[in-house]
Order: sequence, then C-alpha cells, then structure tokens
Amino acid sequence: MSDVIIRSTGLWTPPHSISNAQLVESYNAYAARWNEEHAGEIERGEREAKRPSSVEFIEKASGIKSRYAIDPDGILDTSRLRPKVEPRPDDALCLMAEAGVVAVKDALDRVGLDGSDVDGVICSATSMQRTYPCIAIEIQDAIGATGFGFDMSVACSSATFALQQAVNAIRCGQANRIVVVTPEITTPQLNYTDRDSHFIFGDVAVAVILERADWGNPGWKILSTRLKTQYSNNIRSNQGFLNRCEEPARDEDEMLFVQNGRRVFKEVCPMVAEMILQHMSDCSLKPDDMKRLWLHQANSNMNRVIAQKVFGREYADGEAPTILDEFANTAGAGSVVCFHRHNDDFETGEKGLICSFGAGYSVGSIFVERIAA
Ligand code: CO8
Repeated sequence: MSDVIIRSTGLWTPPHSISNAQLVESYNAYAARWNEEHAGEIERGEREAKRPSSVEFIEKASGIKSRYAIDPDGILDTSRLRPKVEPRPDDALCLMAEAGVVAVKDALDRVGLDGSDVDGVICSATSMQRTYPCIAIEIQDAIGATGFGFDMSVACSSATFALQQAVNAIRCGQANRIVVVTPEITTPQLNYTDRDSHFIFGDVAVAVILERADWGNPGWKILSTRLKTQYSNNIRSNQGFLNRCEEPARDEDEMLFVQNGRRVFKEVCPMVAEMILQHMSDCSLKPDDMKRLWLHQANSNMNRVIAQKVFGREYADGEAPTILDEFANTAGAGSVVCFHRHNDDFETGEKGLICSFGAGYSVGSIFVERIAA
C-alpha cells in the first residue's frame, strides 16, 4: 500500500461576480413590486408583506460580500430571478464538465502534467446537471485520461468525501493518479425570492490531483481522512427525478435550497469541533500542530466558533482563513478552494486540516502535511 499525496489543485471561476449591493437592490425591487401586487391580501392579514433585504445583515450574519455567478444578468433581472442557461447540443461539453475541465487543466498545468497522466476521475458535487452519462466520464474523455470515472454527491462535503475515495483507491492500487473535481453550479438552485437565502451561494469549480507518494513528488501528504454523517432535514432540496410524476405537483420553491439556518448553526458547530478534536487525538496530533484550518465556507461566524473550539484559544485570521467575501458559499467546493488559495506559505513538515460540513448532515476531515520532493 502506498501513501498518497495531493500533488496540485486548480480553480475555475465564472468571469462575472455579483456584489451584495446589486443582489439586495434586485431583491428589494422584486419585494416592493410583490407587496404592491398583494396589497389587498397583506392589508386583510392573509399574507405577510415581504421585508427588505440588507447588505449590512448579509455581511454581519455570513461574511459574504460577493459571489461568482454563471449569469448575473438573469439573476438580477427582477422578472426572471434565475440565471439563464442555454441548452447545448449533446455533442458539446455540458456546463459542469466545461467548468470542471478548466479546473482540472489548471491543476495539471501547475505541475507540468497532462490529462493522459491521470487514471481516475471522480466528479463530486452537490447536484449533477444530468443523470447519465456521468459528468466524470465526460471530463475523463475531454482531458484524455485513462482508467475510470464516476460521479458522487454529498452536498457540502462532496469534495472531502471524494478525496477519501480517491485516497483509498490509490492506497489499494486501483489507480495511481486520480483527479477529484468539484464543479459547484449552485446559483440555479437558489430561490432569489427568499430573503433568508438569496445571498448564500456562488458558482465555482475546483480540482485536486492525488497520486502515489512513493513516486517522490512534492505536495501534501494525506495523514488521515475521516467521514461522518447524521441525518437532518434542516438543509434540504426536494428536486429529483420523480418530480415530473408527482401528483399534486410540487411548488417550484420546494425544489430549491431551503434551510433552517439557526438550527444548522447550533447543531453543526459542536458536531464538527468534536469530530475534528477526536480525529486529531486519534492521529496523535495536537491543535498547536496545525498551522492552518481550511474550513468549509458557509458562514464566517460558524468558522469562528469551530476554530476557537479546535484551537482552544483566540486565533489569527490566517490560521482559519475565509474566502466568503469573494466566493460566498460554494457548497462542496468551499474548503478545497480555501486550501487552494491559502497554502503557499507552508514549509516542509507543517500540517493543516481540510474540513467540510453541511447538508446531510455530513462532515469530512483530512489532515495533510507539506512534503518536499
Ligand atoms: N436581510 C435583512 N434581514 C434579514 C435577512 C436579509 N437578507 N434575512 C433574514 N433577516 C432577518 C430575519 O428576518 C431575522 O429578523 P427577525 O428576528 O426580526 O425575524 C434576523 O434577520 C435574523 O435572522 P436569522 O436568525 O435567520 O439570521 P442568522 O443570524 O441565523 O443568519 C444565516 C442566517 C446566515 C443563514 C445563518 O444562520 C447561517 O449561516 N447558518 C448556517 C447555514 C449553513 O451553514 N448552511 C449550510 C448550507 S450549505 C450546504 O450544506 C450545502 C447544501 C447544498 C447547497 C446547494 C446549492 C444551492
């Protein structure tokens, strides 16, 4: 059995982003129009008026300042409030594969590799654009990789759960170099008429190349991985293949992201901190062995609570950085995008933790150590 390293990571972002101010202006225009249209019902107490959203609330409650989006115009258009996506012919790369391929090629280019050097592709994201053929197999074909490809999905823990599958496959000799790619096209899954959640998500794709450590390349040795799930309905989407057969038909809102954010906050923070500390102790590691925690990027206040519990002290921003200001919540990709953006300053032997958490509930923790060639 060979140890496994992360050799490289790569990123794709859409060319445009949306600021909180733009999003709030659009939501408030929609809400004002809705209130006018429903003035009679609101007056008779049959409906509640929609209250305005605010930039101050969003930044204080979440740390989010902007998000990349595949189509800002469609989202901000108050008569549409969703991105516009052109259908593509079957022989063109689909949107998720296209985003994924850019992230994978970025990761390969950074270490002078080619798609043909890869013998496994796992595409793991909150939602898949279609059921089959797998997006991973489409990406495998587009980059010229050999071996196998498959799709998987564990909401916000999609990347970390896939990383463990890749590590195990390499350890067992089923592959030598695997790409885990997480294209998170989240903006079409958001309800832009819901003040509580209209600001939360952004689009991104991130890729991780893992390979046998005994090849002797520099990178990040995987010290240990651990996964945990516990059923909860507090973050939910009812979108699925049975929707078109359901009678009575569901309201479209039920097929979009909904959450009880307060409950999530309260339940997930202790669960994650306890799991990290237990995992750390089982690996004979101590909080002060960690130079950095690359935590899931849902909410800066959640990360503060978790990082403080893990370190057992006040900590500097650089010890648990957030990327929410630029990216917002990018679901399964967040902790890995954070790792990608904030790892240049590590010296050989320094250690850190990649940790995701979210819907399911699901938590994935991965300890890594910087190694030289
Ligand atoms: N503007 C102004 N005020 C607002 C707004 C707004 N936009 N929204 C709510 N308010 C108001 C509320 O009405 C409330 O006012 P009042 O007390 O008068 O009723 C007040 O602000 C406080 O509201 P909340 O209690 O809801 O606010 P919180 O401080 O709890 O913050 C958060 C809300 C930011 C949602 C916070 O609870 C949070 O981040 N929780 C954790 C969420 C989380 O981590 N979720 C994980 C989801 S990601 C995941 O698992 C992947 C799922 C798959 C994703 C698929 C892609 C779409």
